[in-house]
Amino acid sequence: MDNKNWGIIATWRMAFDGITEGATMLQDNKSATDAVLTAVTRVEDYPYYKSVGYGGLPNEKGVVELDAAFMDGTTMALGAIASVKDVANPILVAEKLSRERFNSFMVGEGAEQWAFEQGFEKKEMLTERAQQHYIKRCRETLYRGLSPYTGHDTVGIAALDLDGNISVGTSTSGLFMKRPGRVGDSPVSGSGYYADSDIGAATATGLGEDLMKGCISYEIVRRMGEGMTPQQAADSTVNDLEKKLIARYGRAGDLSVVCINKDGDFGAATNIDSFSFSVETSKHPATIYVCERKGSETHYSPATQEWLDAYQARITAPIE
Ligand code: SD4
Repeated sequence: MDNKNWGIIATWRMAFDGITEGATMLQDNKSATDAVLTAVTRVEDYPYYKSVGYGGLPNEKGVVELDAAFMDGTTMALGAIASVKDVANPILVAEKLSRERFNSFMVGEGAEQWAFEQGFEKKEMLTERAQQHYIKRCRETLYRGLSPYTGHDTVGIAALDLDGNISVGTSTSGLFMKRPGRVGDSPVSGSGYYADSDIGAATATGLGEDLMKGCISYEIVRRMGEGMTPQQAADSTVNDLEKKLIARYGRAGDLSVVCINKDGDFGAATNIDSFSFSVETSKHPATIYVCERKGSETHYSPATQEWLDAYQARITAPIE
């Protein structure tokens, strides 16, 4: 395959530094897989991003349990781990699993044991700051009999390289205050992510329990394959799933997605007000976008300096 375009797109502002590094790699003719792994690893390693990797928020018992997945859209190989503790970079383990013929989706102790046997780094992933967030959330919700489940920030990153390969990866500590053993969409094929180099890739963030009901990432890729632009596929899939959820439950959880096609065109859609995403392609400069939903369409504009400053202040603010 020969392709003159490249691109990389990610859920949330937090992935921006990683995707610009990934973009440099793609321009240098590095693979989509390497770009995705580098970009996701950057987010996992940064302690102030509190729902991915090191510094990720714990479950209701105060333990950090991580989920991650990787898919190569050219071979359709995929690997995933779920509910693992003390693994420094879950995305790297998921990628290695994608190269296994059998046992490519592993959970819990078995996954941890395998990862450490393979030489992946072991690390205590609970930071003092994440623990403070946990204590605060217990005080504000659990101890008062309220639901603790709000907020989400999973990183999902998809990339297209100059050879036309598309890869996608996800990494998350999942729903804050989840029950031990709970797993969301992020490591589940077709829900948290999907890639097919003949078409494109998509990845999701939000309430896993609802995202999984629509196999949302697969559905976006399928719609792009039927001729929709990435933006049409993203918007229509989020809208259709939200409608179905509302018809059945009277409400829908947070549903946010990004996608890219094999030409390097991208799309993003959300049903919340605070979704941001990061993108750079051969046709589009590195940008952090903030989304706004207008009717059934997601509109986005570059993050202002004020927005960026407020973001940085928020993620580093003392926890009271
Ligand atoms: C999950 N989709 O585990 C993830 C949550 C998320 O930041 O996006 N968290 O349900």
